[in-house]
Amino acid sequence: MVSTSSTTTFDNVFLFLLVISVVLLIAITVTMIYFVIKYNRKKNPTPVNIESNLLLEITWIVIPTALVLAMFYYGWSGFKFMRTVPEGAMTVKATGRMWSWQFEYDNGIKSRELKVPLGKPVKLLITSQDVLHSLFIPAYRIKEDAVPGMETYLWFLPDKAGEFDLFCSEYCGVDHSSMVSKVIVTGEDAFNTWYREAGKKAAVTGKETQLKGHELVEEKGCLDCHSLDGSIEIGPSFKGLFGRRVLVTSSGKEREVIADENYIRNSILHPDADVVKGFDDIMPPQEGNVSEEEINEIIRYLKGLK
Ligand SMILES: [Cu+2]
Repeated sequence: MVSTSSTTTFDNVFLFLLVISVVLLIAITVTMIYFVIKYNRKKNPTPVNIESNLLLEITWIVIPTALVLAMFYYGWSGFKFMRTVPEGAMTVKATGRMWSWQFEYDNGIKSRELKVPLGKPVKLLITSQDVLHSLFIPAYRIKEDAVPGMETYLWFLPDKAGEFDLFCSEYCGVDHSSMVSKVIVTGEDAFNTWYREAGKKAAVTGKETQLKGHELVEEKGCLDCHSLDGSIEIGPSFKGLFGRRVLVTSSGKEREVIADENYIRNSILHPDADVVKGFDDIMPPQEGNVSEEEINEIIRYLKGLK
């Protein structure tokens, strides 16, 4: 049972429960069929009172109790293993939002994919920007809820190199099914090179300049719902948006507005104020997620998308 790999640990618990369940299923079904035949009414027209059997009663108390306790023991040790993060684990912040994941590293890197080095334990600090999500990495058998306003965690040991699926496993709205990412496990050297290079870029962006238009709308997750090529997705396309007349519903009343600076600023901070006709009021308010400078940069960027 003692193992450093989450995969082996959880597979062992699963196998143990499965074997017990199958044995019980067969034992109960066989006994049931045997009783149906043996105590058939045609064969036994007169009912008789069956007296107690001490040995049998002790057996069916002792064996199931032992089984249930063994199941508890294995389940508990697996759970404890899952909740005990080894020392020296690399911490990565994971944020779920409608509808993408963002991973943030200690040196400021923000990535849409989870890149980790082979053989080094990783601790994920998980939260959500809007609704309930759940981070699920099937290859490592781990899953944890992402709850807005709260930090949850999980850890795993990337013990095989390669790319693995990362899903949201909590139904979180219309585009839930596209909330898919990857865990990319590479050798320590390759990881360190990426970490250093991408970190340098992140440090520069963080201090001297800010992210430029396209990078910004990508990082903030705008592009998860708004296209740049005019195609209709969850929300209106960004293409040709600036300066256009837009039909919106404001407090239940339909009206026409011009998509100017104020409209865009307001639509980012309070998306429910003017809901564009033909779309649902589902965008979460971005107050606190974008700074004033970032809003200005987004507006500047949208102006160019004619
Ligand atoms: Cu989700």
